[in-house]
Amino acid sequence: MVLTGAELLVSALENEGVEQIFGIPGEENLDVVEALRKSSIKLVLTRHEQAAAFMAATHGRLTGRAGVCLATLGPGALNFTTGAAYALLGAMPMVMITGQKGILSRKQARFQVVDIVSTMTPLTKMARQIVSPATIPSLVREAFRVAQQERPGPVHLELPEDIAHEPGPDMVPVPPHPIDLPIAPRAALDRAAQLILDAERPLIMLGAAASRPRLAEALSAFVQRVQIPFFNTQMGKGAVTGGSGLYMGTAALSERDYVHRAIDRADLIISIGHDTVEKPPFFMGPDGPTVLHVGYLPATVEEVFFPQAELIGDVGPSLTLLADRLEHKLPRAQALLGLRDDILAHIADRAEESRYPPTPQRIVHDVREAVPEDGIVCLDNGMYKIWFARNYRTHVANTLLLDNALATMGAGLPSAIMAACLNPGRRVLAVCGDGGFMMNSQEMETAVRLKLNLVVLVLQDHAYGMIRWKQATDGFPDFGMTFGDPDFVAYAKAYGAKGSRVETADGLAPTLEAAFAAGGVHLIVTPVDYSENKRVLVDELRANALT
Ligand SMILES: Cc1ncc(C[n+]2csc(CCOP(=O)(O)OP(=O)(O)O)c2C)c(N)n1
Ligand SMILES: [Mg+2]
Repeated sequence: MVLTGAELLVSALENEGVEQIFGIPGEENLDVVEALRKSSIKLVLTRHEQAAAFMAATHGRLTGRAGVCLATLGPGALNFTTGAAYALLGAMPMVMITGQKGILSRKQARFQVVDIVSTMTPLTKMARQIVSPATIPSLVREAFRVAQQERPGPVHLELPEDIAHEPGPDMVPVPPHPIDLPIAPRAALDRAAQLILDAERPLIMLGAAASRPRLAEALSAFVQRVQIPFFNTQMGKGAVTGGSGLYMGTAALSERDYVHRAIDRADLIISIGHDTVEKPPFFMGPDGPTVLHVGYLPATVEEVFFPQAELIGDVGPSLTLLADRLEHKLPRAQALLGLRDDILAHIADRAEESRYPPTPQRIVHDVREAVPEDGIVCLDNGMYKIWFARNYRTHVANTLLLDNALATMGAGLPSAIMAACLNPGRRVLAVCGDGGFMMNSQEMETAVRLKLNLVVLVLQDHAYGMIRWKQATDGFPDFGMTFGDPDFVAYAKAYGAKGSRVETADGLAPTLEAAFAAGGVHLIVTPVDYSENKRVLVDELRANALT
């Protein structure tokens, strides 16, 4: 049977197990759309390509299998760039497919033609133009291999319309097969074990790569077996399951927070999967603790992060072998655990205060009450991210999705849509500022059309609050950061979603509960009292640093 380039592409995608593709086609993709129509793959339209890329990246983040997005040439493809950077910095496997004018003849001269492969090259692990149908099966397999292998990230394939239309040779896709990564060698395991056995006050740090979906079990087992207390970076949240009693906090700030009391006293930090794309969880310096980096790949060396020892290899099995060398042999494992209650008590301060508008601490508290342990909260970027990272307790891997890498606004709603698509039985909540929500709020239509169960919580301060806070903290006058908002309840209803406003201090918890219980797409808007930003994150922590 003769297949066109487009059909070869789609059968190669089916061969990779792709079930859905997100995006907005253009006329250059029409052969691909027709091939999709005849395939097992669902085409999920979005209302902006940026959202499609955020969704595909989140698919990769949550499953380890690359999410796929589709756009046309020029303007459509350019709208993928922020999503590409989000997946590149966030280490999320994704394959982006874009169209292009024909390359064998130029019937439309340069109309809409932008050099997208060059644009994508610094934003991806690999960017290629497909120049003949015969190359498609191997190129697609290679794209998925590159996207999914450590360190995961985005790949771009450009399919020109004439190559999509051209009949190709009779070819079958290249079958994928499981790959086992090398495990850390014995000598390295012995050395790492010795460092930990010798430590007086060890502490584990879980970084972004600790949240890889396939690692959750082995990582939790390691922590439980060695009984060393741990903290996490923002993107390492949730990597240890269960109430281990060893959680010391999240390093949402780089210094001076309560969790730094433990970090500053540690003599060894076993840093598992830290990726320096994240805002530093602490600053290494000449007098600080020794850092042992455990990772799939060697640590990148930075001014603020330069581990003195490394254990490199498939992290899960390597940790199992490391635990074999340590279990029951660490009398000082819990040297720092005594600091835990005090740290967590400070973090929980005022979490139940009845004040209107509610404080960020109260909002985090009420969200935690309404979302079960396996529920997924997806944050956009704004001031509340620091509060959620710091105060929201997680018990299951990948249940607080935030972006501490590109830290782009606009990804909260699309990432929650993806989480809801993948987990129809779990409660999913997007938390957005009134600024970030409006950057991709058009995807409310996508969520309604997909009949998702999804709650969107919009925190309203009529401002780009995080920048306003920084402006004030840096001593600048309050200027240029405020805006008007639409009536969010009416806005939600205009999409066919439900909408509610929180009007009282104790109103958020029951509103969340009712929204989840009712199902469907529901937007809840609440004002937020951001005076806490200065009171806690500046004044209190400054005073804390002096004591
Ligand atoms: C796409 C993008 N533009 C600008 C920024 C810089 N930025 C970070 S947070 C923020 C304000 C966010 O405002 P909002 O969503 O209302 O949240 P708030 O801080 O007010 O709670 C801005 C402008 C960014 N991170 N991403
Ligand atoms: Mg705001």
